[in-house]
Amino acid sequence: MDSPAQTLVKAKPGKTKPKNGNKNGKISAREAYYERMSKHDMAPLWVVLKDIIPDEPKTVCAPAIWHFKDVKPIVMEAAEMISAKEATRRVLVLENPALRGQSRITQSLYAGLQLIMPGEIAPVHRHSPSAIRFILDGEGAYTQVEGEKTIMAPGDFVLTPNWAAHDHGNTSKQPMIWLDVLDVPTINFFETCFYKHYDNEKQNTRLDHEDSMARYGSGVLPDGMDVTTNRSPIINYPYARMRPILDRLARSGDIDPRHGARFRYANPLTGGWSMPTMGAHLALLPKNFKGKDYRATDSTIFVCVEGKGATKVGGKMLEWGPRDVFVVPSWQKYSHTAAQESVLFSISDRPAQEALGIWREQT
Ligand code: GTQ
Repeated sequence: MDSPAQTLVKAKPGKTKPKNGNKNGKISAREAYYERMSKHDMAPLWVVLKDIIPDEPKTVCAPAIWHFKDVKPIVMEAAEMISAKEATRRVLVLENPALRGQSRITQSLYAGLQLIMPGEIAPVHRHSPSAIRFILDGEGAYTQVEGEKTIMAPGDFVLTPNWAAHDHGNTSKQPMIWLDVLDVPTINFFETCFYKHYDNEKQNTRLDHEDSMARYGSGVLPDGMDVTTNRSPIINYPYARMRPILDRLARSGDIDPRHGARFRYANPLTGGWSMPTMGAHLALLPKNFKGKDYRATDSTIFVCVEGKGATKVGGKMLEWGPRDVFVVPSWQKYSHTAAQESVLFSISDRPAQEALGIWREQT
């Protein structure tokens, strides 16, 4: 027969209330003790120890994929339901199927598909969560971040660092859809979220398209620049500039057996990640790439930019094509295969884990 403690080991943390009585209808000394401590808002560690400190990460996240061809029509319907102005941001949140109702794609990250129609403005605001945009569909809408206006095209990686004022607008003739990734669950975990609304719709434009890339991403820096910041000063890492770098890596044989020919989006001032809470990569998988197994503690969001392939994760096969978004949970083994030459963007909370000294990987 299970002792009360053994029975309770299976219980979820916080649900440690002992059953009332054993088969004789008597409450054991331990159970009675648990009840006495419970009245003082205390609970026995030994009941939950294995749950709260597992031998290795037990992810609550599920592997999942959003096929763009399936979700685009639903995203487009939003244009008839609400304006960007009324919504503030017209976004369909990508909810991890194992975390429905929690507005998150992983435990630490939020993701969503944002739609902006021709002529629309998403008004200026700022918040302590940091954001990135990865452009999926359409071309020519802009975002302004701290006065720099950047025109966005598919594959562009755009930063909105924490507390940076930003507004979006679409002066093109086509709808535009991009992937937003924000560290909202992380910021709320620390209970550190602030938000500021502005009365004007747009901020004044001070700097042109690609200003920060030219200024900080060209191997030179403005004289006297503070080089200790933990966020990249570059607003847009345009795909048109980044894509040829992958070809250079692949041509020279710089191909990782797990990740393909891959670079990390860097803060040019420090060589560190582009943001303290979120780090991103762009990878080229050569045609017929068969990646080796890999796992790491950062649950990772992927976007297929070009090509076609599949990612095996936790016994599941996620088959992807252009603009599909998929997620690989923490510490689950995965491997990529590519039928055609493919490009994968990926983003995770790895910088935050590294800063805390807890990130691990295994090949
Ligand atoms: O574009 O500023 O998906 O504030 C969620 C919150 C996008 C944005 C989101 C936001 C934004």
